[in-house]
Amino acid sequence: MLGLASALAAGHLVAAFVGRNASPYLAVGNSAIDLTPTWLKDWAVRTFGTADKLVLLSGMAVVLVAVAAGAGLLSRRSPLVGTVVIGVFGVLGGLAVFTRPDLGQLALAAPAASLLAGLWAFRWLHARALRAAGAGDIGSPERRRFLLGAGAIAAGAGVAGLAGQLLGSSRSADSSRAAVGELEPARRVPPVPADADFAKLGTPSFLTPNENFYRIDTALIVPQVRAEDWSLRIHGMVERELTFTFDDIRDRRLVERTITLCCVSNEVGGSLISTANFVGVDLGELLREAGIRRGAQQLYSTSTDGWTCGTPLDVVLEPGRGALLAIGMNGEPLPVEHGFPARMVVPGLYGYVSGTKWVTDLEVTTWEARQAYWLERGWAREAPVKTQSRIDSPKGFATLSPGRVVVAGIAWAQHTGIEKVEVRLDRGPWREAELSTVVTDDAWRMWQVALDVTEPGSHQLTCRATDKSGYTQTEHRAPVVPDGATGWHTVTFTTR
Ligand SMILES: Nc1nc2c(c(=O)[nH]1)N[C@H]1C(S)=C(S)[C@@H](COP(=O)(O)O)O[C@H]1N2
Ligand SMILES: [Mo]
Repeated sequence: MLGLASALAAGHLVAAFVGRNASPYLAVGNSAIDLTPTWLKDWAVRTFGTADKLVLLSGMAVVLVAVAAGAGLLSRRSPLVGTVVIGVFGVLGGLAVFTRPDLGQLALAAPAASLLAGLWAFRWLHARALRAAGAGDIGSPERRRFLLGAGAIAAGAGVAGLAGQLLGSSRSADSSRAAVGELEPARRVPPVPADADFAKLGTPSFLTPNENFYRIDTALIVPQVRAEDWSLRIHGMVERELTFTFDDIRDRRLVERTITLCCVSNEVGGSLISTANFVGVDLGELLREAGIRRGAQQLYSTSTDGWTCGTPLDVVLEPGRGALLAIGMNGEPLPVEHGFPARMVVPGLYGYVSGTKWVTDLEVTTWEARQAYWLERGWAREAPVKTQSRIDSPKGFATLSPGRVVVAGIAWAQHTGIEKVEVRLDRGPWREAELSTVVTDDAWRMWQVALDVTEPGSHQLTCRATDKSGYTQTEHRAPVVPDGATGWHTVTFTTR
């Protein structure tokens, strides 16, 4: 186990210099995420929510400790088994680093350091341990030497691991983000009207504070990209290739747009939806400046961590769609975990086909030529947001006293707009809810309705929304794969 600790610590320390994701532990975790089949990933998100990454890392730790302990027991006489296990882990770590899209050859120094440190620590301790065992007697100097050596290696691994962690995180993008200062959009959205939400009745606030904004991505550690190191390249089927620095972008005409973002993995009634005022430049305008060539279909975007996304080009270029290359969120530069320095946001499309965070590369291409990350894993190519609604109050399984019950929730149909929300108690008639003031059709709307619930006992509430295209949510329950869940949200509560 000390051999393992030495290996992981040495790799973590070297990774602080050659790229944090080269730390073999993280590289293997990131590879595990990319290799996870869709059904398992889906189950993990459903079961652990946004704690799924912590669960993965803890699970890996348990497996590693168990294998190391087993290999140690099998190495009581000869160091062969332990040596082979460290060698195999070393090769796996090396392969994981080698295949990461965001790491270069230099990054292999981290797993190499792991392999050497692990082998050395294990072989050295093993030789000492054999000698100590040969000496027999508890107080023998051989035994003391082994214990001292083991203690020194444990301490050394602790210091190296911690140093790696501190050095790695000292390169964070926080100071760069702080230096960006105030963004000044030429056009600001007006303040949110007071009646844009029913937060007092249990709905979310109309704008989601940045720290509460849902977060979904495949990155085990948040990519740290400094604005001064960032650039965006537009290439592919364009008349002229363009490259922008962060200052180029912030010096352009900035606009502010209120947009509700949601995740295709959101279950009916789920919480993977939030709203912000995004500040940025019009993405369609940027692309038109490069000049789109005939036959182009897809905007294929890549983030610094190698994640890729395919967006229908006609949607991005649609006049009035409001697609953004965003650099600000709710009056601040983008938070690091939401894509600092820049991300894409396209109203009306699920995040996985439109919301590339830490974006650095935009390739104008065809559907044939490039397959984005989630497309390769069985999700749909076209993924417009499905019209949905959710009951926030009463909460499921609440106990209320009989009488007047105020029901409240949210509904969304980004870029189409919500026309109507209806609520049904048990199998009764549909009742139309009161809607909050419209802020924009690109954002959610809140609703509320008061119902008389006189009968004591168990009750069921159901809601359904109708959007401005006239479409009413179907009752049919579809799973989130491949292009988003459908079905009515239902909440059960008791009166007594
Ligand atoms: N680089 C990168 N960008 C990404 C993702 C990712 O895994 N990596 N996930 C996408 C998905 S699935 C969603 S739903 C949105 C979520 O954006 P948020 O975390 O800011 O809410 O980001 C999108 N952008
Ligand atoms: Mo998502």
